[in-house]
Amino acid sequence: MVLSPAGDRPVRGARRAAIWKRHLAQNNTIYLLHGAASGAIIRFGMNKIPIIDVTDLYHPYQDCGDNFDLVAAYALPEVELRAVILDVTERFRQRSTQAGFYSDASGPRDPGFIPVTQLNYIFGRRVPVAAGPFYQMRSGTDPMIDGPRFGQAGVELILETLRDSAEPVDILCFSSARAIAAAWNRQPELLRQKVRRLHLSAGAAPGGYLEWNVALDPYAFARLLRSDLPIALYPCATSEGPFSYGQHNTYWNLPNLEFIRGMEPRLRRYLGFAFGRIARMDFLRAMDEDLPAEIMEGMYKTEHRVWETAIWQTLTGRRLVKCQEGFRLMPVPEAGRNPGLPSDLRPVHLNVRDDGDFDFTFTRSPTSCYLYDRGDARANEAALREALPALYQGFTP
Ligand SMILES: [Ca+2]
Repeated sequence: MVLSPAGDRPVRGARRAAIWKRHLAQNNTIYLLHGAASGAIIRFGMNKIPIIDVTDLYHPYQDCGDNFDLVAAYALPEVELRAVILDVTERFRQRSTQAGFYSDASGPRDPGFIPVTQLNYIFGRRVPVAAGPFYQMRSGTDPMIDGPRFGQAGVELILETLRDSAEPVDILCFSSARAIAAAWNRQPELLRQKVRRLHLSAGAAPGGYLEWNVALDPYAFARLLRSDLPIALYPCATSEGPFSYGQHNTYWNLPNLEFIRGMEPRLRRYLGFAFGRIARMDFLRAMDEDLPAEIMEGMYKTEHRVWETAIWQTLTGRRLVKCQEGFRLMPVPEAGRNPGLPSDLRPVHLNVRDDGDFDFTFTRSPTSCYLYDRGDARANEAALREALPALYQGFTP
């Protein structure tokens, strides 16, 4: 059982094609094939999916996956990026930090205004960006109205973006959910009206492991899971931890980043700047001239851990299909009858504990919550090792 492109109700196999057909007709969409080698698609006259991207993106990076992932928010043709909210945790801004099992001596750092500005420069956009609160919520119902002014902007930008949008917006969260929970605590009716779906990349399924994004602010995660907002949950971990392979978590791994060599030059430099922890004042000019070869070569050899792909695939309705060149993430009309791998949202009821841990049971009764399901995790990983590089090589600003 999966969700329709409109994301409003579950559908089964054969009906899916009919619903897509209607969706495309209603949205006056014309698909044109572009660049057969990359499988990239350009869509004209389409209604793009408006999104807010919430990410704990820093510069220099803490997890370079966030720097890597934000490219998709700008480049995917199905998506219209309306705002970027930078999730910030004060202790990670320091020169070094020791947080439980986690030790980090690669600071200091600041919220990722530089990478977002670089992407606005590369794509010729002016996507607004603001940082959320730097400190944890004090309770589940905390509206966070009395913290430092700078960190208010992220909550306010969520509310403004929703208020200004004529249509409902998808919120994608790849970090703590603090700014979203604060927005919910301030104006729940606005979120009920204007959030089409909240996609949370966080948690563990099965539970029993305190996952990173939950641990950043457990009150925020539990608060939203207990809300009546439409939620799609993409657990990062299983009970075994964040690098394990389960049916309902999203982790997969790229053995190296050699494919970045074949990406559009400015996007390649953006990634080199991030992975190389470059500290240059002319961070926009740096997008227009090649970085030193040793920095780029170091990046190409890097192993890369990924948790974010499932959200983009589900949001855009792309299918992971095997075609002549290998596996590709393809829009449904182009995917045709090619054999595909599962990547679905299944309706669940959740039992959420205060620490953000949860149990789930699949249900046929009405629910506002869906859980990611990728079937065989190793087959999913093997396919994404072909499909994601091809997708990124097809991105053109
Ligand atoms: Ca993240």
